[in-house]
Amino acid sequence: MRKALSLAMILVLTALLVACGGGDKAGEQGLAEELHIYNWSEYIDPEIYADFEEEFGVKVVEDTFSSNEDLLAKLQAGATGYDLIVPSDYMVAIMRELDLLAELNYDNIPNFSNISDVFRDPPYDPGNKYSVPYQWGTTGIGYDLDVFEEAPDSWGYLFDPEMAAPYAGQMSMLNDSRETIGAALKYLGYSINSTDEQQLEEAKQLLIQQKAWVSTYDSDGFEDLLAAGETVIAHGWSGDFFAAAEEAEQVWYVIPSEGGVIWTDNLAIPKSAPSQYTAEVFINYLLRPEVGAAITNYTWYGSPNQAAEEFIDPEILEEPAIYPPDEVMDKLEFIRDVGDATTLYDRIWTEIKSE
Ligand code: N2P
Repeated sequence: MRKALSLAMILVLTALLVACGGGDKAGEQGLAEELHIYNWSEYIDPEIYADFEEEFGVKVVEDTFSSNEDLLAKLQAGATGYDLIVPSDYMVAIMRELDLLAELNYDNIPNFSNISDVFRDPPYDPGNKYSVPYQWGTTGIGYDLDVFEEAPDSWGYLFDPEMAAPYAGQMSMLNDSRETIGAALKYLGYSINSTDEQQLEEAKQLLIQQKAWVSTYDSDGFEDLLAAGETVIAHGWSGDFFAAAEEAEQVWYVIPSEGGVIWTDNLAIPKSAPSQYTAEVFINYLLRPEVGAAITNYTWYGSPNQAAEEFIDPEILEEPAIYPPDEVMDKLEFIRDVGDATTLYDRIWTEIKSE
């Protein structure tokens, strides 16, 4: 009788195990089966998703966005499927304010200790309560070395009628309200965070005038257009140009002498995330030294992960346009949340685009 009972019990237990998916790595560890990340395009080596799936049994599904404003609009429109998002500095501040982000549980992210001091406790997220720095870089000018004998190291090459007109039809600008209006403000000698209506009006007029030379506003493929020879000068993000230069030797990048934009992009979890725990396990994975280095070796953006440094390609570490010297750093400005003036930026941007 006893024996029959225990046999029955074994059968029941086995059935239970099968039902729960025996060998289901993710389930066993309390992880979701899928992790949904909303990311910038070409911002991670797809191999990293595959490796994470192999080790943790979690399939990573990626969607991409083209600007912080698009990301915000999507979340505000009620998108609830994302476990992880990648907002820039000022957008973390805005999302924090709007109560869109989950507070991180650092018990699940012990590898945060790999983050360099310089990137901890940033003004846009004191104490890193809601965000972990992912990559950082600058915004400047990508160009074709076969066309420019000297680097076009001034915003004038994009805005000054005499300097820019020769590249009419072969010039692209980022499809990004803050970046593109910011570049115009910088050319005019103003802060990229100006909230002065008169200054913003001047920037708007300048951008409308520039439309005669701009062939496209693009934030996802600007480096490919340059690599393909469809453009010869492009407003864009440092790493994308350098990554393209690996294959297209004529592509290069310069930070304008007037200074440009510096930014930090971050990993953050929306309050509405289906599995905060899975997202935290993934963040912790991305913070491993080897994985952190693999990200930068693919994106050509700076890594805030100090422990990753020894695995990063020396060519990247030694490139002054990726890790700029102090005197260049001093001229760079972070985009900040401009509060109520955001509506002004949005309106101007719409007016420029629809002109
Ligand atoms: C990567 C884009 C970098 C994001 N393709 C700029 N914040």
